[in-house]
Amino acid sequence: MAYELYYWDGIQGRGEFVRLALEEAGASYIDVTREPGRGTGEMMEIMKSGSGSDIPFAPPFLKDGDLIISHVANILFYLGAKLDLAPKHDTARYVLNGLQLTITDFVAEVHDTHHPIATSLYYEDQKEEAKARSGEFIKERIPKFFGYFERVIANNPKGPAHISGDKLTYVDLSLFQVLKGLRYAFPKAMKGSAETYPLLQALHDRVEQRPNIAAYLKSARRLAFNVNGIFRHYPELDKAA
Ligand SMILES: N[C@@H](CCC(=O)N[C@@H](CS)C(=O)NCC(=O)O)C(=O)O
Repeated sequence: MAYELYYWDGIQGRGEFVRLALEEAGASYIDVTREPGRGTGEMMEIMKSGSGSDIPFAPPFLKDGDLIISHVANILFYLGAKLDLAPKHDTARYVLNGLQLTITDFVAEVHDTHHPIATSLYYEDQKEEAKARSGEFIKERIPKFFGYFERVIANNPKGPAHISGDKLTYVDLSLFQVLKGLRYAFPKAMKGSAETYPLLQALHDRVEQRPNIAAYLKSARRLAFNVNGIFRHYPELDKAA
């Protein structure tokens, strides 16, 4: 049975981290809100009137038969084992999950660059705060997170081709997406990042060239970045690091 991915239509958003794993593995899946005859109403219905403790607070969530799994890192923890995008050993799987949860934190901070005060307010209503937040994000947080991931890749005892172990994992795919997203959102701030983080850049390039990922990126299923997603380009928030 095909996996069912539930996420807001029209954006890559957090759903994209899950899509990349499904696409890399060539898994059969339905992107429910984009599916003719289905749509966002079905997603809202599950969030409103689910009957168990598996009611998701927010998308993305994944349905596999009767099982509903929410949160990107949790979904990838589940799919990693099924799609062979994670090591088999528990210890290594928990380490990988820790890395993915660090990406979750990073992505939340990316979101806060354009919505530092409230998710429920328009960007235009928090623009001044967004400028201040983005300035700090560019100065302090991008170097701290990317410096960390660069260090972890360098420390991988199996070599720097992947962030963990000797095979591609879902964390490699997510790092690719974060780099792409930040380059769209903050082109000036990210200038020179390929040289500053060479291992991360090489990992990004390898992911981009994987046949299933390359085919996906060219397909209509890969939506362009836009100013409704997590990674948003507002020129006034972007400045050289
Ligand atoms: N920790 C969750 C965050 C989920 C989340 O914030 N989803 C957003 C869309 S990207 C949402 O719809 N949030 C609604 C809300 O927070 O009220 C994850 O990593 O999946």
